[in-house]
Amino acid sequence: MQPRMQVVQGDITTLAVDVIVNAANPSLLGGGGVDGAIHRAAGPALLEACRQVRQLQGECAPGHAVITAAGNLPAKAVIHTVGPVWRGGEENEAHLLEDAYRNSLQLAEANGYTSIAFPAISTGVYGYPKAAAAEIAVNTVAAHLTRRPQLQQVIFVCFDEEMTHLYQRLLTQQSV
Ligand code: AR6
Repeated sequence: MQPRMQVVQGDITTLAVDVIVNAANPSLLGGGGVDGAIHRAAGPALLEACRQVRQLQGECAPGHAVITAAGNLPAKAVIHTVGPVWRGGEENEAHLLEDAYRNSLQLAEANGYTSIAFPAISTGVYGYPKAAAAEIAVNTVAAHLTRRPQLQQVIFVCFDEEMTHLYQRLLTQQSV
């Protein structure tokens, strides 16, 4: 049987999974990094969808997540979550990062989806140490999957080789 958690090195915008997760900022109106790449690939329909969410519920706080359609992307939907900005580790960053993963998984399930791809949330512009963030990502997703059967495939998408190796090492220690 295929493991439910996998690691892939590459560009998250190319994946034909049900949902890709965006490492957004509270404005939900785009930015650099993976957020910029997703908006570029999805086209203006994604920004418009984000604007509508903004109008309905305002900014998205760190640890929270919202869902939109995916514009021109091969994915069916985009979940925009906001990770914590790294401020040295004493500002609840770990819990907020766990929340970002957990709330994204729950939102995907609530919308009936079975496959989801995550970038390494907060490890770019937001400065979260990579190894610590990867451990939180894998442990939070693994704990969720052991309790819930719906999601069949969770892909961790890494942009560089260092991150890919970190995730590969962590995934060999997991049995989900
Ligand atoms: N596919 C997969 N991973 C990517 C891609 C891609 N196309 N591009 C970058 N990464 P970041 P953050 C990796 O900075 O730290 C934005 O401006 C990247 O190598 O995108 O959560 C938002 O608007 C890194 O490992 O997100 C926010 O203001 C990871 O994605 C802020 O950045 C996350 O890096 C969020 O910062």
